[in-house]
Amino acid sequence: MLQELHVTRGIIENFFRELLEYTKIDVAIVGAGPSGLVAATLLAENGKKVAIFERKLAPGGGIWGGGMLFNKVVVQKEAKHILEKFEINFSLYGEDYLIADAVELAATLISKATKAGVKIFNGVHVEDVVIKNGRVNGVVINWTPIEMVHLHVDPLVVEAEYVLDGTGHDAAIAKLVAKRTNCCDVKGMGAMWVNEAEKLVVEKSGEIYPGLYVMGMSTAEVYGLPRMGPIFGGMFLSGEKVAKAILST
Ligand code: 48F
Repeated sequence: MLQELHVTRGIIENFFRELLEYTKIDVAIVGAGPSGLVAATLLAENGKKVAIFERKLAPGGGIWGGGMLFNKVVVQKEAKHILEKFEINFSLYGEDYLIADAVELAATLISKATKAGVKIFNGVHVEDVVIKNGRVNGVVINWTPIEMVHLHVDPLVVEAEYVLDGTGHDAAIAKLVAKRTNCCDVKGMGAMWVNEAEKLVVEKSGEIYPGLYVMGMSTAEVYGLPRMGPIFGGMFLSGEKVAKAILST
């Protein structure tokens, strides 16, 4: 017979076992947008213990709405290998562009990440980082609703060898570290220029302070790069670049 007590205990026992297991990890990724999901999957597939902390309930970041809520996503041909690797359907649009369904893209990236062993903690806000001996060493986390209603509740810490800022336009982790160190000056993104933006966002993604990497739109925010609008190849390729950089250390 089904029992309420078993349902409750099943959730609590299993959640807390996993949370404990993830208090010390190789890579903490903040933000489950396209750059975060791609980086996480590649790192987990190569043996890293990876968690993504996502402040919203649904992972996927800015993918779901395509452009102006028209839920199609444009990807340049340079990132075709990512769509193929993640088994995302696409059609060709002219010679240079691929078109994918935004909902399929978000759902598939999330599914591939979790199946590769990435643990996604949703509803969790990263409010700070640990910095020890000149290196970022972990993330300081709390439940998003606690932050939203400004409850005076202290956060907890997850220790991580590497922290990746995939927080998009917020560049939340880069801003925190910039405030406390002289690592960088977060300039804020510039006006739209898709070709330059997509090239530079990949070029500049990488380590900005020992242990802290930026990727995706947070790279554009840090370096004052132009915005690119609803084209996603640069997001995938910057996540891929950061994953490769960590795997080669
Ligand atoms: O913005 P987002 O999708 O990041 P991205 O990988 O991709 C950007 C594109 O979606 C799009 C674009 C395409 O060219 O320009 O905008 O750079 O996802 C960022 C995620 O980070 C979460 C936020 O809820 C979103 O899902 N996030 C932001 N701040 C925090 C956070 C935080 N402090 N703690 C946890 N999650």
